[in-house]
Amino acid sequence: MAKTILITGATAGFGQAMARRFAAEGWNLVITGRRAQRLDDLKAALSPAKVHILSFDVRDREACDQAIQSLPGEFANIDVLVNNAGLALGLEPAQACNLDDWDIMIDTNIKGLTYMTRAVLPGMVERNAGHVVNLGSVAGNYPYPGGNCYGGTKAFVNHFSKNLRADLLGTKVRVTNIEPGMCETEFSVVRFKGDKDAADQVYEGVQAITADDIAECVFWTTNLPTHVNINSLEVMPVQQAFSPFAVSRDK
Ligand code: NDP
Ligand code: 8X3
Repeated sequence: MAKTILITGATAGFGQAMARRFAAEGWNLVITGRRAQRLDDLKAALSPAKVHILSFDVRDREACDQAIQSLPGEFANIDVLVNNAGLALGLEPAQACNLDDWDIMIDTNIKGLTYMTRAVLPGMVERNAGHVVNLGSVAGNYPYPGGNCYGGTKAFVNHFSKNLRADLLGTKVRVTNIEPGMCETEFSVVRFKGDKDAADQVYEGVQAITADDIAECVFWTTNLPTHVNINSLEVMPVQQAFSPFAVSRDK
């Protein structure tokens, strides 16, 4: 029987690439996002795969619950939930940032992810099968200037994922936190609020990770034998690494 994957944020980037990857392998898909036209176009592009569309905002708790409750029978038993919808907004230092941006990141990357997880988990536990894949980030593991609230939300995703594993011990439900570094998607265009030039500069001269690379990681992680749990998977381009601690010296 075909398995079912629900991907939040399938209108762009990783989510769209994952939809293509899993559809090509014969999975049934539930694709979500706010941009309904893009979901319609993706569904058409994935034909003849079985695809169900749910257009809603993950910040809306009732909408998340309602979306899961509304799933038709053949899509109701979710084998894999990918909590992918998320964003960074701004790169200003904390003391100068826009608090509305912080609210949006917290509401999407933390609260939306928890709403979706809470709505889907009981069914997985009842069936004693399933896999929750969260999109964390290297930003949740290492600080960088301007990462402030975004990094904080991804640190939450990291720790929440591990705590889910603690609660799910004794079941066959798996949890994985995927932690990408620099990947070229619409991420930076969103972060810089539509400034395409600023976004392009982020990737200038770098062979960044692609959305297809991350889709491949998620496909591998979720298709391992069911007794294997990848807790976290940190993925960077070869051209990205670490720098020494920064030190501010008195003159
Ligand atoms: P994109 O901007 O390309 O895609 C983001 C997706 O999230 C879109 O489909 C968007 O859909 C959806 N989304 C955003 N806000 C909401 C919302 N409130 N409700 C529903 N859907 C929402 O970014 P990426 O594909 O790069 O990012 C996907 C995830 O990976 C994010 O969580 C991001 O933080 C993380 N990540 C990205 C990295 C990168 O460098 N690209 C690196 C590490 C992690 P729509 O606007 O239609 O609602
Ligand atoms: C996205 C990667 O380094 O831009 O999560 O924060 S980074």
